[in-house]
Amino acid sequence: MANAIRALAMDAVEAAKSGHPGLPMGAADVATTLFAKFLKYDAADPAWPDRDRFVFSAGHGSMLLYSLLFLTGVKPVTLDELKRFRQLDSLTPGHPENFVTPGVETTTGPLGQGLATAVGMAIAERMLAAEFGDEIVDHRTYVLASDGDLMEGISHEAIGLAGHLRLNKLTVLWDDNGISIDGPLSLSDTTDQLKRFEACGWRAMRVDGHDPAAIARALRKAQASDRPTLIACKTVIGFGAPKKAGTSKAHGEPLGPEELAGAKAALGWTHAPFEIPDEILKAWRRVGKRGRNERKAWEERVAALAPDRRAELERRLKGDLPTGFADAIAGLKGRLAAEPATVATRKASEMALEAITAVTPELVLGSADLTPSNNTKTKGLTAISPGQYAGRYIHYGIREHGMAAAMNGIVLHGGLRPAGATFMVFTDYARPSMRLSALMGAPVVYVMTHDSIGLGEDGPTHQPVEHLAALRSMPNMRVFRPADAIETAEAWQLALERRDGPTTLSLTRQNLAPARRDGGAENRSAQGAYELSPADGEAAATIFASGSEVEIALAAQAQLKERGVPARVVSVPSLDLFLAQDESVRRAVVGTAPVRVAVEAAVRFGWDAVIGDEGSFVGMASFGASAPYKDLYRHFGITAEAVTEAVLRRHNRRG
Ligand SMILES: Cc1ncc(C[n+]2csc(CCOP(=O)(O)OP(=O)(O)O)c2C)c(N)n1
Repeated sequence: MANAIRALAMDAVEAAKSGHPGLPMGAADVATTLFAKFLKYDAADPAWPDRDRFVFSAGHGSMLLYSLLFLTGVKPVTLDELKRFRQLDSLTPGHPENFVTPGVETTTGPLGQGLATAVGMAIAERMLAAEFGDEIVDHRTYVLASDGDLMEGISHEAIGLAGHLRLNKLTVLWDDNGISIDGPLSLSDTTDQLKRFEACGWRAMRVDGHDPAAIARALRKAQASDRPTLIACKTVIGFGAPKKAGTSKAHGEPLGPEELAGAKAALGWTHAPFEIPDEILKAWRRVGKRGRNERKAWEERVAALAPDRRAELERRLKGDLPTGFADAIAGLKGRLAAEPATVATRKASEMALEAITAVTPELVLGSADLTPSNNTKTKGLTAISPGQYAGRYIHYGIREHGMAAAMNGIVLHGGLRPAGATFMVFTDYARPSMRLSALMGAPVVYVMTHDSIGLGEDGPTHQPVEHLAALRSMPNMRVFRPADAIETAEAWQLALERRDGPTTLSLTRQNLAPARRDGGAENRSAQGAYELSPADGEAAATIFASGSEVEIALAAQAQLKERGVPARVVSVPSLDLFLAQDESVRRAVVGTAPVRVAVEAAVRFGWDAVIGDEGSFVGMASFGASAPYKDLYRHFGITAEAVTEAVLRRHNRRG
């Protein structure tokens, strides 16, 4: 059965003229043992909620996963799809993409991500079991990881978090083949991985990865472990290939006809390319059905739940928001309109969360050790802790990257909506996982506070200037930079209503005056930008601003009015969302005033799409500095006077 994986991997890589045969050939025995004896899995419904998760972290070896899906009988993954490995619109892209191929749990390829995402899945499993009971939620999470997965820095954040939380239903099978692209691992690494994992609170053991009985024994120990488990499976990369086995030559290129023939001969595989003998296919199909009864039994248990519990479970698994959600936001906005608050938007976010968490039990908040600064832990939220998973808050520790990946895992698991926080500048530390959220269409919420020079004294290391532009440029990432408490409530509403991708909330440390006094049900941020304050008469200028600079734009508008120049102010809580609107919407909001000025305490990049080359930008062109924030705004010339002057300069030139 393992040789069927090897043969398919060799054939598909050969047909595609590219790909990675070595890992599937080496890890085939490990995967076969797991699937044939342990994994709770039903190929007829590879997404049933209480299945065991199999996270294939070493995405480059994707043919291992595709072979398993085909062999076990995941319907759309046919032999023809394997023959179209790496071709346009196939179900078998170069690296596994969960939004393309049924049965793929998460998108992998950037090494380390799968492992760290799996930690989130294991967290979600425990939290949901605490909420719905072991009868309904009781599954394990398995990861197949390569040397590269374990060398990446993110692995340390992930195993630290998993070990601390004692996620004993998480098992990592390490394809310990000692080979990476440059050659033997000894070129670059001498880490004792078993000791490292043990030091992080894991159980760790070593087996011969070509001995199914030994692998099975280790997996049984893992099942009984009170800690997460690492199983180092000593394997030979490219197992069976006469010359290339055990060398980096087997890693990432077709074997070539001669070596391929030699490998098949050595393995005793006498069948034509892509041919799987009936007997072996039947055996695999039986493996694909192993979990069927367990799935059926689970469905019966769900059907027997009290109607309200069942409805809640189904709502949560579908990802629908509760019916009270929109009302909670409307109520909050009404209160904010009646009693306008001068608060930082991070505080406004906390106020929004007080209202939201009361109606959304699925919302799981957290922070990478900046809880008091990020304002994410609202009253009444308890944190999960080792062995105790009833709670809705996660102390991720100083692990931004691990937090972001874990949140991907939590949301992919289903049943929970994660939102995690750090300082905006440290989106850099989380970015590869944020990119995967966007690529996968995973609706994670990133709560990023301290979003400009407005954070003041901590200085340029902590002051984002290019981060808004960087995040806005990421496809399918939505970025909100609300201007006050009402816009913050609207941003949270849009973030949680979003089902098809992540949202970053960019929030201030410093207090902001209320920009809005209207508390209606309409979400005025929903098109990304809107006219906040019309001109008194025909507008000579439009001032665009986001977040903390809306206040400055409004002050400039008043100054201009005194000088007889009518200007309108457009608030732009989400530049990227605005730019995605139809042209007619954009034109209406941008308007026809001849002068356009934008103000934002960040770099200009991206704003030309609104203000054009003729427009003027008041913002940052360098890193910030350490000083009280009001001094910094003056020092960097981000003031109402500067905006007024920019408008007048252009206005007078035209006049
Ligand atoms: C973050 C990241 N960096 C680099 C790569 C490119 N890359 C793909 S596989 C690999 C290393 C391969 O070694 P290993 O993980 O041991 O896999 P094996 O050789 O056993 O297939 C690298 C550097 C990547 N996919 N992700």
